[in-house]
Amino acid sequence: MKEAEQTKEHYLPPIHDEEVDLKQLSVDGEELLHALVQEGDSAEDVYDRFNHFAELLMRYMAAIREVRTKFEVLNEEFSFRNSRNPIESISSRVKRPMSIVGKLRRRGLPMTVEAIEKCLNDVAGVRVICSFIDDIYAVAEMFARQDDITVLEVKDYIRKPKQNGYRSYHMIVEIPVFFSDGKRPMRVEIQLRTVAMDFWASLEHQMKYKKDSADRPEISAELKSCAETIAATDARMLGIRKRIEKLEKDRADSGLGGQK
Ligand code: 0O2
Repeated sequence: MKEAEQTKEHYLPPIHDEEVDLKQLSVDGEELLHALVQEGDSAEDVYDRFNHFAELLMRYMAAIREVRTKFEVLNEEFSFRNSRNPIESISSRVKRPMSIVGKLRRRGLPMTVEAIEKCLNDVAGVRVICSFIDDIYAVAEMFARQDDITVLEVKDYIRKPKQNGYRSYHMIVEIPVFFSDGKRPMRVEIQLRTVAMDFWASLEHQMKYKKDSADRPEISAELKSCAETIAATDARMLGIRKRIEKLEKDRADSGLGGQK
C-alpha cells in the first residue's frame, strides 16, 4: 500500500486543460486507494488497480475530447450555413473517482475497471447548451447519425419532463477512440438543454443536498412552477425566431434582401 501511495504521483498523466479531472485522483488519493483494496492484496495489486483506474479515466477523457470536437464541428458548419450558432456552450467532466466508487457500492458492483466500463454510463459526461429547443433535436440528430456513433439509449425529458420539472435531452453513446494498442468503444453521457433549462437544473441540483429542510416542499413547488414558465418561454422564443426568419425570407424573396 505504501509503495502504491508513493508512486501514484509519478504515474499521473499530464493535465490537459480545465475539463480534465485526473487532478481528482490526487485529491481523492488516499480514500480511493482504501476503496480499491481487496482482501489479500499485495502492494503491487493495489498499485496495479490504481493504475488501471487512472488509465480508464484517461481513456474517458479522450472520449470526451472526441465528442466535444464533433459538436464543435457541427456548430461551426451550422453557423457557416445559417449565420447563427445552435450551440451556446459545451462543458464536460469525468466523474470524480470517489463518486464512481460510491455508485459502484450503491449498486453492489465490484470495484473493478470492468464493472465501471460495463455498468456505468455517466463516467464521461458532456453537456451541450443550445440556443433553442429545435436546435437540441437538430444537433442531437446530426450527431447521432454519424456512422462511428452508436446510440445506446435516449431519454427525452423535454417531451416527457420529470415529475419535478426537469427538462433535458439525454443520450448514452458509444464512440470509438484510437489508442496505441487499438480501437476501444467508449461510453459517454450527453445532456442537451437550452440555456434556460440549464439555469433551472443548476439551481434545482442544489436541492439534492437539502433533503431534510422543512422548506423543501415549498421550494420544490416553486421550482416546478419556474420549470413550466421556462418551458413556455423557450417555446415563445422559438416562435419569435421563426417569425424573424420568415420576415428575412420574405424580404429576400421580394428582392429587398440587400436593403435595410
Ligand atoms: P450529477 O451530479 O449531475 O452527475 P444513471 O446515471 O443512468 O445511473 P439516471 O438517474 O436514471 O441514472 O439517469 P438520468 O435520469 O439520465 O440522469 C442522469 C443525469 O441527468 C444526472 O446525473 C443529472 O446530471 C441529470 N439529472 C437527471 N435528473 C435530474 C433532475 O431531476 N435534476 C437535475 N438538476 N439534474 C438531473 P446524476 O448522477 O444524478 O448527478
